[in-house]
Amino acid sequence: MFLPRNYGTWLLLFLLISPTLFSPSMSHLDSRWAAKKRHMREKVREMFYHAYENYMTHAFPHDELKPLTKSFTDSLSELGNLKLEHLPQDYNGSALTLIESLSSLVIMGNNTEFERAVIWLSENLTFNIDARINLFECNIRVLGGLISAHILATDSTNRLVHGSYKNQLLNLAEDLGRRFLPAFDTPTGLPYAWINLKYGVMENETTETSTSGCGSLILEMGALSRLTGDPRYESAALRALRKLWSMRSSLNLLGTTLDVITGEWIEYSSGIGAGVDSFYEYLCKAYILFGKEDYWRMFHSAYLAVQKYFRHGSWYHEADMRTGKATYWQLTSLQAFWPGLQVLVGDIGAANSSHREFVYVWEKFGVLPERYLLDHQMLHPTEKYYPLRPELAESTFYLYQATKDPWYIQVGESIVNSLNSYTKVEGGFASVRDVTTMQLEDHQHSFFLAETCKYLYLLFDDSFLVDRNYIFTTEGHPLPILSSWHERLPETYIPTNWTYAKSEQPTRPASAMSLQVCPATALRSGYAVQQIESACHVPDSRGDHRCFSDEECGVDSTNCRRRSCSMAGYCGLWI
Ligand code: DMJ
Repeated sequence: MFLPRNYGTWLLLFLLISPTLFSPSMSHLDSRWAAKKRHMREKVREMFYHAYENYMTHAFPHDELKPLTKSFTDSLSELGNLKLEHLPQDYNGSALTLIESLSSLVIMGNNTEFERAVIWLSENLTFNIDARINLFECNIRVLGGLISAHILATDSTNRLVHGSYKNQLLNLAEDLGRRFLPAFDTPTGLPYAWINLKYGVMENETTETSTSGCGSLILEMGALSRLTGDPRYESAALRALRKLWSMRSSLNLLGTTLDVITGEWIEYSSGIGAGVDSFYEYLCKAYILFGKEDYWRMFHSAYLAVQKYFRHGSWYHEADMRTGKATYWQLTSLQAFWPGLQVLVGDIGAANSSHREFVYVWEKFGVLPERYLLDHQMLHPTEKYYPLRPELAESTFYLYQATKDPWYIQVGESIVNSLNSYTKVEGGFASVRDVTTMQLEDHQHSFFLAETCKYLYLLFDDSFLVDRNYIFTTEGHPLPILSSWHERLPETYIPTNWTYAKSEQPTRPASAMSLQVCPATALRSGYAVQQIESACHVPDSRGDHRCFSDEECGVDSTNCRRRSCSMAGYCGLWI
């Protein structure tokens, strides 16, 4: 056997083989991650079915499950603390959780159950009921759930037994959309927050609504118009959105609550959380879905104002729309969607650092408390609850899509583990009433199935998205980006997980924000010659981060520093 005698040769040999000695081979590493993701995906699938089957057994066809008492609540009519007095005695609910589960069933590949649910809804669901519902909630959960399921039922994958589906979900959606229209009949075009499904706006109805209540209807109502050919839904939602935008301050900030009759602000302080969150989300997503330049213009100004007046380091506080002065220094659980939105616009660096703060708070408590006082580093005394919200899982999914950084898989794993250890009960998953004691509350919100489980599942297995391009509504219902609905796209789908567009010609890395385009819509000819990049993230040339030279390493999304190739042949932030 040949054994080198001098140290020089030993050293040379050592350097040659060290990458393989000290680091598992590419295929070994890859298969370890793949196995971990498969394992986590199955854990999420189990969670989903535990929640779904308990709902079907103990609550269906009522709206939501009470997992501790294994009973039900007709929450669609209670959302926003509505008393049940408007519901008829024999009201059986609107099967809200079933509607909310439809797209998740498809994403998890359960076409049989999807079909069963579609048939049941087609035969039983009715909106001709004397029930006062919240327009925003009913729009994102019911209208969005039905429209998305209709599209999934009729797309080219033919999920339903041939001939069994005759647009029943679309007909139901149209019926519901028609019942929404009287809400917009105000001097300002801003819709009432509440409407009776049978009788329209009630006498003495409150005229107060929120920014998200009248500014986050455009995806569902726009899609309904495109599908039915009836322009009234999209026009009503767009008119409301434009009116709302016209009420912005000179700093491009909006308040949180307003009066739909006078068009005056009631609450001038706002942030990116409760009452406002999905307004920003829908401006950006409406641009992605419909390609109207107007949406981008509004979103861009609004986004810059948020970053300027609400952001403090990686945190976001609230500010007065008139002065831009900070009002409340609070982190709210709903704000955790923001990093996900930042990924969509390509601001990955900012998304990453803000996401880390939410992860920090999640780890501190085991789940995300509803409100956390940043100025006192303590919980808000009355908002210590965690109602199984999806926002952190959602952002984690988006960040993993953009970066493929395995750290996000670990974050997802920790979310799954917490949900299983603190909130899983025999009858489903229960909300947390107090994050300091982990005392539970008897409510499994429908968004746990529509969003929380869905985003976790997609984090570990995004095969549903491969070669397709969907935008998710604020309730997690997928809508496809279709050239026929879009003002700018050529006649093709755009692959989903592109954060930049590649071209044969030499490319110039640029921030998607600076170019004012969403990375997902960067296919437009003018931009295709450039490399449309996120704020700073540039992936390493190889998925397993192996390299021979610095040129094969990208830019780190955490701090925007260039990565380099180590002696052992890995890209990283080596000093
Ligand atoms: C969901 O109903 C939607 O995501 C909505 O936009 C606000 N948040 C809840 C879940 O937390």
